[in-house]
Amino acid sequence: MRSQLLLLILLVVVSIMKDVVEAKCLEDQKMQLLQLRNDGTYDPELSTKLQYWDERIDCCEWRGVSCNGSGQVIGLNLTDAWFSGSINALSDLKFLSVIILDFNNLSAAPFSRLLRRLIQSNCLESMLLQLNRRNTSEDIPGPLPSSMSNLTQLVYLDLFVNRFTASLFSLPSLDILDLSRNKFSGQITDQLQNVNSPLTKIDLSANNLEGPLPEFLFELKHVIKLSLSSNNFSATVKLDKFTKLQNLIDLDLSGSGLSVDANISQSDLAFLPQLHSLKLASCNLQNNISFLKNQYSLEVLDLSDNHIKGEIPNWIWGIAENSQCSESIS
Ligand SMILES: *[C@@H]1O[C@H](CO)[C@@H](O)[C@H](O)[C@H]1NC(C)=O
Ligand SMILES: *[C@@H]1O[C@H](CO)[C@@H](O)[C@H](O)[C@H]1NC(C)=O
Ligand SMILES: *[C@@H]1O[C@H](CO)[C@@H](O)[C@H](O)[C@H]1NC(C)=O
Ligand SMILES: *[C@@H]1O[C@H](CO)[C@@H](O)[C@H](O)[C@H]1NC(C)=O
Ligand SMILES: *[C@@H]1O[C@H](CO)[C@@H](O)[C@H](O)[C@H]1NC(C)=O
Ligand SMILES: *[C@@H]1O[C@H](CO)[C@@H](O)[C@H](O)[C@H]1NC(C)=O
Ligand SMILES: *[C@@H]1O[C@H](CO)[C@@H](O)[C@H](O)[C@H]1NC(C)=O
Ligand SMILES: CC(=O)N[C@H]1CO[C@H](CO)[C@@H](O)[C@@H]1O
Repeated sequence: MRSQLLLLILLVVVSIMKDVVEAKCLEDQKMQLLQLRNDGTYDPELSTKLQYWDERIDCCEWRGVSCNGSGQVIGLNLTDAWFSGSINALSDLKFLSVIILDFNNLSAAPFSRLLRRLIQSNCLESMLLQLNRRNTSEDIPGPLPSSMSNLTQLVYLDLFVNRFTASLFSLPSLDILDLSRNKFSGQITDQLQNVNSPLTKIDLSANNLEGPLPEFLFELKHVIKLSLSSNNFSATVKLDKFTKLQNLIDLDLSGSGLSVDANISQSDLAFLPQLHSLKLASCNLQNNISFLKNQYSLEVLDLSDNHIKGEIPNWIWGIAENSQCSESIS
């Protein structure tokens, strides 16, 4: 009986202490978060986050907010916050390492200044800033500041801006670069040399990029997935270029504007990476697609809307047998 009572008292004390220890919200961080909320409006019917930011509760417990052990806000996820307004207050949250702001209606004036201040802290490890992607009423002021290249910790970047610097491809830690469905236009300048990037996934699809492919793209040796589909490139890419990307398994050039020259020498053929997914719809492919013979791992193949004439060679069905195929040939 006595020991049970003791245990109960102990439990109560422990749980009170736990509350004391866990109330870690720092006053200045809380003020910055509230400032951010005040700088805009949100739809309380739809928002799953901001209306629950209750000042009586530890701000580290607020939805979308995460802190480290000392109460510094290190992560902010405002997806589905239905927030409309400025995000300049973010720049005072100096220890943010993860920022997720997709599908809001954001403005920041000037946007590059905000980024510069975030960059100065160099805590950023991951940034998903798909500003205004859902409601593309206005453009976010571009271009990215050149100090972007100082973000040595950044591993994931998904941005909505209208101009970018090629230096994004040389961020020392960047693993994933997703700039799809943006409004990028113009050429990717070929100013990078000796690129030594750990990038594994590059998605530049659904933009309005023009011109030839920059040479440095073929120096990104760790790339596993490359999508350039739905763009306005204008050049012919020789298939043998891809022998340099030995880790590539997923290639999508459909509707990129690029013509693919599949005439490849026997020696290069042997060095093409083994792809799992290859989409070359509308790539102006001519008759000879015999390079596919050496692709033993294909699961997805799209060669629609090309100029492949004559009969479909029988060995194609051999590839199909080995895979759960979504093949589309015309
Ligand atoms: C929280 O982050 C700040 C800034 O990086 C750092 O000084 C502090 O030591 C961190 N606290 C913990 C418990 O990691
Ligand atoms: C961010 O929040 C959204 C919606 O609230 C959630 O679905 C998503 O998983 C969150 N992202 C991360 C990385 O926690
Ligand atoms: C987006 O925000 C701007 C001002 O910041 C406002 O004029 C516009 O109506 C907002 N759009 C939507 C769809 O909420
Ligand atoms: C990058 O950081 C270094 C050292 O902190 C600084 O000297 C340099 O000016 C920065 N570069 C840019 C483009 O901001
Ligand atoms: C695509 O690029 C060409 C120039 O190569 C240009 O004339 C054309 O307007 C562009 N198309 C679009 C939709 O921007
Ligand atoms: C393919 O390339 C070889 C050598 O590079 C060349 O001799 C041949 O004419 C080319 N074939 C076609 C159809 O372009
Ligand atoms: C098709 O290409 C392969 C290698 O790329 C080559 O060996 C073969 O001769 C070509 N066939 C024709 C008809 O051009
Ligand atoms: C294109 C698009 O996704 N538009 C959305 C913009 O936001 C309103 C709500 O504010 C949605 O109803 C629209 O579907």
